[in-house]
Formats: sequence, C-alpha cells, structure tokens
Amino acid sequence: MAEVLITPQTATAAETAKREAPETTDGFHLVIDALKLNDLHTIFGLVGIPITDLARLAQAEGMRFIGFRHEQHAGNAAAIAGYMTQKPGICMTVSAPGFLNGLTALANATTNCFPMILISGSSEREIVDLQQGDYEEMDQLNAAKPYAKAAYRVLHAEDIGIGIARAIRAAVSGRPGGVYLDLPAKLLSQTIDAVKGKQSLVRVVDAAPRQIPAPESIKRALDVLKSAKRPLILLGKGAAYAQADAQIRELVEKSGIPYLPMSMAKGLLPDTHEQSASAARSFVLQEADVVLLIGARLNWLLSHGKGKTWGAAPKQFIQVDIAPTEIDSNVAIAAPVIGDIGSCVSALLGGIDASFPKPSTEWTGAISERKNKNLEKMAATLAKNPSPMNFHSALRAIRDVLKTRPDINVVNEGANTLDYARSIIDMYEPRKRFDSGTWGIMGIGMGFAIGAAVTSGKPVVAIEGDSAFGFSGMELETICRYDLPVCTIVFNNNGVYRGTDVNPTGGKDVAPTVFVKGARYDKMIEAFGGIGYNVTTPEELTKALQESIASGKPTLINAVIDEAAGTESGRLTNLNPQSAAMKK
Ligand code: ADP
Ligand code: TPW
Repeated sequence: MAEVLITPQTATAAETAKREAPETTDGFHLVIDALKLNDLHTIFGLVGIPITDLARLAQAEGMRFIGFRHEQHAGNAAAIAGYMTQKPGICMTVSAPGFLNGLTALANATTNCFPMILISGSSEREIVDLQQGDYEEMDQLNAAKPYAKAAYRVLHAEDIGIGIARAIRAAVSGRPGGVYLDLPAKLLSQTIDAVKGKQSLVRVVDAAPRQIPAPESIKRALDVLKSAKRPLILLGKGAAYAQADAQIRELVEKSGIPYLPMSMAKGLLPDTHEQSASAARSFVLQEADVVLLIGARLNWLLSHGKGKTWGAAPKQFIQVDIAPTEIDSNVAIAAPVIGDIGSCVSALLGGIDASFPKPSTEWTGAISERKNKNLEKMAATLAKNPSPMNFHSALRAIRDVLKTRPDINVVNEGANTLDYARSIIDMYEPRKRFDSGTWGIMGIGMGFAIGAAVTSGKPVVAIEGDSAFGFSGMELETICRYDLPVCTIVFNNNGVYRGTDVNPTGGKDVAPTVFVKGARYDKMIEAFGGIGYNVTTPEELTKALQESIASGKPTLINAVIDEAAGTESGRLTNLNPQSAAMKK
C-alpha cells in the first residue's frame, strides 16, 4: 500500500475513504500469512523475480529466510528439516532453472519419504501454454508431477490458503513426501479484500492423523512372531521419522528380540544397546526366520529381501508401514501391519506380555558370539596407525570425539567414507544421522548440514568424501554467512573413491576418477571467514575436531587420507560388475 503525500485537509477525506473502503491484501502477504498460520517459520531458498519480494516480506514479517547459493541445497535443507520435525520443510525458488535445480531435492525427498514443499514462482499460464517464450518459461507443474507426491497450482489469491493447506496435508499425511506448489507471478501481486483474505486462510487440523492398524493384522503379526525360532527386528528411517521412540524401545526390550537399524535409524536406540545386532549384520540377515520390518522398505539397501544376503533359511516377513502398496513390493509379506508406526507398535506391545516367548539363548548367544568376533576384528583394524591416515584410523578419531557429544548431528556422504562411517560412528540419539539415503545420492552434504543446524540449533559434523563434498561445497559461504556451528570434515584421497587411477593411454588428461592432488579444501572456508584445518594424523584430527566443536563456528577439516585406501564404489561392488570385470 503506497504512502501518498497529502495536505491536512485532504488527509481527513482520505482517512474517511480508507475507513469506508475495505483494506486490501495481496498474494505475497497471503502466502506468508498462510505459512505462519501453520507454524512454518523458516524458508530455505534462493531469490530472483518474484521470490525476492516474497523473501523480503517473509523476513519483514518475522520469518527466517535462509538464502542459498544453489537451489538443490536449499531443497535438501528443507527436506531434512521436514524429516526432523514432521512438518514440511519449505523451499522457495524462481521459475524454470531455479525450479529445476530444486527439483532434484524434491525428488530425493519423495524417494526418501521426507515431507517438504517446493514453492516456485512461474510464468503466466497464457504465455507458457502458448509457448510464447517468456523469461524463464516452463510448464513446471507437469515437470514436477512424476517426481513429487503431489503437485498443485494456485491461480487466485483467495485460493492461496487452501493451496498451502493441501500442500501441507499431502506432504505429511500417510507416507510423507515432496509436494510442488506452483505460484504464477501474477498471483502474488493480485489484491483482494483483506478481511476476505484473512478468512480464506486455513489452519490445518491434524495434518498427519493417526492410522490405527486393524486388530486382525496385529493378531496375525503376533502369531507369526510367536512362531519364530530366530526373530529379528529391522528398524528403518520411517521408524525414526515416526517419533515413536519410547514405544519402539519398549517393543525391542520387552520382546528381547535382536534388532538391526538401517543407517538413518541408528541412534533410535543407542548403537551400544546390547540387543543391537549391527556387528553381526550378515549373520542375522542370513539366519533369521522371522523378520519384523518397522518403517524400512525391502529395496536395494536390503537386497530386495532375497538372494545371498538373506541366506538359504526360509523367511517370514512382518511389515509395519503406513503405505499399503509397499507390502509385497519385493517378496511376499506374511503379516502386513498397516498404520502409523506409533499406533502399530503400541498395538503389538499389547500382545507382548510375560507369556510371550523370549528368543532362545541359542539364537541370542550365536549373535553375541558373532558380534564379539567381528568387534574384535574391527578393533584391531581401528587400532592400526598407518601413515598416511586411512579411512579407519581417521574415523576412529572422529568416533571417539563424537562419543562425548551424543547431541551432535552427523551428516555423511561419499562411497568409502559413507560405508565405513556408517559402521564405525556410533549414534546415541534418534534423528541425528542424515545421509545419502534411498538413492545413495551425492550432494546432500551442505544442504542437510545447514538444514540440521538451523532446525536443531545444535552443532553438525559433516563427514564427507572429497568428491561428495564438491557437489555442495559452495554452500560453505552460506554456513559462514549464517555463522552456523557446522564442522565439515573432507576425507581427501585425491579423487572419486581413490586417487590412484591412471589414464591408460598415457595422455595428458588424468583418469576419470582423479582430482587435483593435495587440494586444500580448508582454504575454501577461510575465504569466507571460517576456520580451516589441514590434518594428516588421527591426533591432529582429534584436536581439530574438538576445537571446532568447542568454537561453535563454521570450520572445515581437510583430512588427508591415503589416496590408495578406497575401493571402487565403496561396498557397492556387486552393483558394479562391469568395473570388476574390467579390472580382471
Ligand atoms: P530405510 O532406508 O531406513 O530402510 P525406507 O525409507 O526404505 O527406510 O522406508 C521408510 C518406510 O517408512 C516407508 O515405506 C514409509 O512408508 C514408512 N513410513 C514413514 N513414516 C511412517 C509412519 N509415520 N508410520 C508408518 N510408516 C511410515
Ligand atoms: C548425484 C555416483 C557414488 S559415490 C561418489 C559418486 C560420484 C563419490 C565417491 O567419492 P568420494 O568418497 O566422495 O570422494 P570416497 O570415500 O569413496 O573417497 N552423482 C550423484 N550421486 C551419485 N551417487 C554419483 C554421482 C557416486
């Protein structure tokens, strides 16, 4: 509403007119008001027409706008905020290229069942649909659809409230996922009567309603569980997302059944819990006869529930999930339990009383024996002090520091860096580990770190392969700009997986996996006022990490790792038969 210079005489007339004429509001204000009304107070984004004005207004209205250097990382920050809070993370981008940059994060969120809303400005329908060549023209709604759980467009200012309500509900109800909301520029500047605008806003009631499992599904599941000789519980990141921490712990402890956490479910129970079978993973997957899956899919990360990983012993699966279509996705499920994990686990607990058969000591004893043997082997590997440092000796140093700070968030990506850190770094609290997830995607590092730091207000340690770090490295500036307590540790082995490949032709170009040798990633953060460390021994790494955490400042530790230490694709060698064959 523009201010006008008026004489005292006309002022009275203008004031009278203003009192009589209804005040107006516009699309910009309605978007902000709708988000705030639903307790969404942070936007991760990147500006440009028409988002700049929206971002300015959001800030002026008391929201937090965290501006990024690339939309993919803003989207990843929003996604992880959604995973941590069960409220959709909000990402805002401009049209076409900005939208497409954000779309990778939206797709990754949908794949991982993280709730987020990508809001993008777009060109006018008239021009897009006639393909008349607008500035950053694109049919974004249709482009988003295959990669989003839902996609909506709002054309009238009075529909903004409903549009945002639908987006919130779609993102968090049932199986969570990414939602796209298309806001044409013309919509944002549309004005409507302020009272009408206010009335059009919707505060979403019970956005993710409990979904109570059918009693017969609980009975069936308990019957299968009771019949087990070698039961196993498998906890996935759906279980962590559900925030049913106490019930899950009770189920594990009351039943006495050994459990395995998937990588992002680590810490749901502390990794040091005596019933954790992580150190005997291969053994329990092969030998178990009944497997209770809670918020975990039988996708590639679990070898699709079949084959060598699962051994020859016949298996029966019980699967607790909110998505009925997940059942029988890869193998037959003997006992599906459909509902939200809190309700399902509570119902299962109702059937686990003193008469419930405890797993035999033969089974738990065999697991303990394996665990101890493997832990001893791992301890011997971790105790070595090779020079240069390798993944194990560096991770030992990090593990020992993180043990003293269970509240710290851990972000992790890379190939070897991911595989080794996942098994070596223990987690003690739920929803503190964020990684490459269902796709095994590289590039989540700095986005997740920023999202986790902003959302939790707690420090973040990002353990990054040097290649993985490169995908989002420019966001170091964002970390410094907002002065976030993020310590990035780059496992620098001079390349993708390792740094020793050679060009077989002897030509000038280096091999496809090789980077600049001896790069100093620590200097990158210094360019933005952060603190850099270059370390070559576990002792130096320990000291640098302790100092970093104590400082609460943006820091980066360039950890020099033996360039020959990594294996191609980390532990995914089975997915890489071509490469294995080429090396023979
Ligand atoms: P992981 O990668 O850790 O194995 P996945 O992402 O494959 O885990 O599986 C998560 C599963 O959890 C999905 O199938 C999803 O439908 C389910 N899920 C997510 N939230 C809930 C919830 N609140 N209640 C029940 N199931 C849920
Ligand atoms: C978006 C393929 C998988 S792992 C990896 C790449 C490029 C990097 C491994 O090297 P890094 O780790 O990070 O140095 P380390 O510990 O082995 O030395 N593009 C995307 N996602 C994936 N997964 C790839 C490429 C890949």
